[in-house]
Amino acid sequence: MHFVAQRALKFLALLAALAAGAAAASAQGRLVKVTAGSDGKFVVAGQRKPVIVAKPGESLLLLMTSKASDTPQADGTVHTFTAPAMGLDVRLKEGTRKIAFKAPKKPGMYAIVCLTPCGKGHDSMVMKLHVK
Ligand SMILES: [Cu+2]
Repeated sequence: MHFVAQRALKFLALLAALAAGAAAASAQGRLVKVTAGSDGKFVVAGQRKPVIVAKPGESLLLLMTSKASDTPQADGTVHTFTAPAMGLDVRLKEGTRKIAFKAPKKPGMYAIVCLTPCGKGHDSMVMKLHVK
């Protein structure tokens, strides 16, 4: 019986170590999944509208998935992730990549747009970062 309890404790210690590892992995920032769709729409996982809500100065790690566009650029760019307030202008190619950044310290609404003509929907391909 004692032996079984020891094994259970070892197992719990292993789980705790795994949990600690998971926490360390997210030290780069809170993970937010975003899709740049073929229809010229940004979709933020878990949100009805394309809005990323963040705390002032919060570190974010976007898992950004980009779908094909009707008009890919010569270098394969299908969309951009352009956030002037944060000095970000990332060319997105088909597939998934990470984008790490810090939310501005000042609360407010910050625009994130797609600046490469990507076909239908491009003119309204906008997402917001809501810092509050
Ligand atoms: Cu676009």
